[in-house]
Amino acid sequence: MKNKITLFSMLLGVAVAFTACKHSAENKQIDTSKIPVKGEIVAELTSPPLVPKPIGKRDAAKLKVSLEILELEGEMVDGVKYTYWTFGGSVPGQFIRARVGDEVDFLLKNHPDNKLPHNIDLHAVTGPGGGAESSLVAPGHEVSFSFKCLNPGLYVYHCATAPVGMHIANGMYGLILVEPEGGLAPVDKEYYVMQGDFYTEGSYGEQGLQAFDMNKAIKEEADYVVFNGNVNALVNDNALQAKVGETIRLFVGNGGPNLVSSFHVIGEIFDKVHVEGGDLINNNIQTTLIPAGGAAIVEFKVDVPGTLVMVDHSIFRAFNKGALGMLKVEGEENHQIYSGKIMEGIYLPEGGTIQHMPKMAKKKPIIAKTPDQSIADGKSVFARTCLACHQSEGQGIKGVFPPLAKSDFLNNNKEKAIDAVLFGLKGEITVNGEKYNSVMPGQSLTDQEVADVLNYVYNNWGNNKTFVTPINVRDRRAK
Ligand code: HEC
Ligand SMILES: [Cu+2]
Repeated sequence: MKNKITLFSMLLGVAVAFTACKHSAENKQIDTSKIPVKGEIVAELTSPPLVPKPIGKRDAAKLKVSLEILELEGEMVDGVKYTYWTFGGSVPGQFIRARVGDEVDFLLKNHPDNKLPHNIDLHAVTGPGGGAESSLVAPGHEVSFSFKCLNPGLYVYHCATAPVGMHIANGMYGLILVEPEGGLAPVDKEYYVMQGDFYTEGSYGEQGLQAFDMNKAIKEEADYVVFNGNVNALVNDNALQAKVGETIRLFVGNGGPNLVSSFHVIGEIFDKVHVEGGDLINNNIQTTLIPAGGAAIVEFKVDVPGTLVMVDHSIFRAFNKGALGMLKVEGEENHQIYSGKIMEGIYLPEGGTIQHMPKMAKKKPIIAKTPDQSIADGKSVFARTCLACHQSEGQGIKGVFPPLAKSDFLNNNKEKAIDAVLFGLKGEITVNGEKYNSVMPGQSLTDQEVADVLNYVYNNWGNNKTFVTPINVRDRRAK
């Protein structure tokens, strides 16, 4: 009898708990797709580290967003140039601020001076490709689509044009904030910070215009890991500013393409973290993880003056690859909270120098391969390094990537073909009567791999069976 009662009360308990759960979930669920819109607003867009004004208590509206894609040369670090692909002329792209229920009319413009087609995938969109499917746009064209913001949160947007990794690696990402009904709680200062990893032909600090390196990107061997597009974006004169006693909100994103950020502010504790940019709030956090293609909102009050240093706490990235920013706090000392002196730039001397490790002997002996062996080995090099752009049968993509199949350019000129793979190729070229004016990044391959991949290409798809040796490649490389 006693057993029966216990079992019965247990079952009852489970049933009560179950209905309670269901109830609270129902109470929370408002159908945001039904929120009516009133009027039309032109969205304020800002370049980092600034964010647009808070939405406050306004009603949901039709929000007009107009974003222009610009391919621009910029500076990665002193003396190092890089060609960035941007949403609105900055890396990260312009910040978009909306509220739940807004209907966003999105206009994407691709500047006529740009070389490549692009599109946009906004993680805030409920719909195919996050908008990517409706937004592919060639240089000198514009496209529009619209979406309703159903879920509040901080979301990443990025380009999703093939090769996707390359477009993201060149800086094509940014943040869109969808505020909840009634807006986020007011704070004194808000800033926009976004991490990204970059892959260049030269190693960190190597001077001059540095081309994107697809191979390093595939291997996830970043030369630069930075906040807001370059090493100096948030340091010294570019530091973020605040006053003692202010509450700070950082909208922090991670564009990737590859690396996860362990976001940390040296000398602060986050009072609040909107974990992964969603509703969940965690308190008293030292380091928050921001996935590639993800975001977080961190909030803290600054209590003492000094320079707070923002880092990716995968710490070699901070001191040797650029993932370091500053927030300068001015105001009265408070010796009760912190007795000593916070020294400005205490971590910088290390950051300024590049520390070299002894290089391992890298030269491999050249072993003569048979032509058949070279062609066979070239197949996998092609799949790994060329296929994403020139396509599986070397057919290319009309107007964007020239064909390697039956290519007169390739078949008439062995040296130019070798040079294209070694050093990249840009400017106008004509292949089988079609003009191309785009950029091929140089590939970091060994002499043998270059010979193999070209032998594979020359011995397939109707090409003229030209044969390339590693010695031919070495001679071109020496030029
Ligand atoms: C990121 C995209 C990309 C990758 C990867 C790439 N290419 Fe290219 N390639 C291009 C573009 C774009 C052009 C045209 C450049 C221009 O307009 O000046 C081109 C041009 C060429 C040309 C000369 C034009 C022709 O069609 O004959 C050759 C040869 C070539 N690539 C071979 C290769 C080989 C071999 C690989 C791999 C080792 C490779 N490419 C990897 C984008 C790429
Ligand atoms: Cu793009």
